[in-house]
Amino acid sequence: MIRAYVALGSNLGNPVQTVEDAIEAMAALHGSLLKAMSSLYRTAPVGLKHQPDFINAVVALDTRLSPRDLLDELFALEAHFGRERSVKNAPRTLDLDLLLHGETVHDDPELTLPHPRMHERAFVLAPLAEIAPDLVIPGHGPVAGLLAACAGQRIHALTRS
Ligand code: PH2
Ligand code: MG
Ligand code: MG
Repeated sequence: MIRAYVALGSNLGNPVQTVEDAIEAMAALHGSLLKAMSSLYRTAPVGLKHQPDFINAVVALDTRLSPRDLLDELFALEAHFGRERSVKNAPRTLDLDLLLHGETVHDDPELTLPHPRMHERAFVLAPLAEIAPDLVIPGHGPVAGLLAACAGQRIHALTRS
């Protein structure tokens, strides 16, 4: 089994419910075990500013799926949750980004690992650091130091109900 990390994001519909349901769906992915889930975070949009705040979270999976097969499963889940692809960074019901697949470093038009922008986004690094505080991101370094460099990005953890 390989340890993989997946980021969840939603800012359309009922984002809290969607992210919670998507985590449950990931726990049922074949060839994979859900090992940890972060808190949910309310986060200011990065990139396109004039859109609703996001709900973000990160999960850890142990998986037998290859990066490509896991990515295909994530795309299928996005579609199941009603994702429509229009312009880049548009509001979305559910975005699932494969952040890391073991130590794999990979770059092709369909899949880049580690995820190419994860190291500069507090909405990824804060939930990731919560479940994997000692993680080192290949090519970028320890998650804690990267998160410290993102001070100023508005995010806060939701308290569990
Ligand atoms: N996803 C993006 C672009 N900007 N901003 C926040 N806060 N959260 C996201 O998940 C997010 C974003 C592209 O996928
Ligand atoms: Mg994304
Ligand atoms: Mg995506």
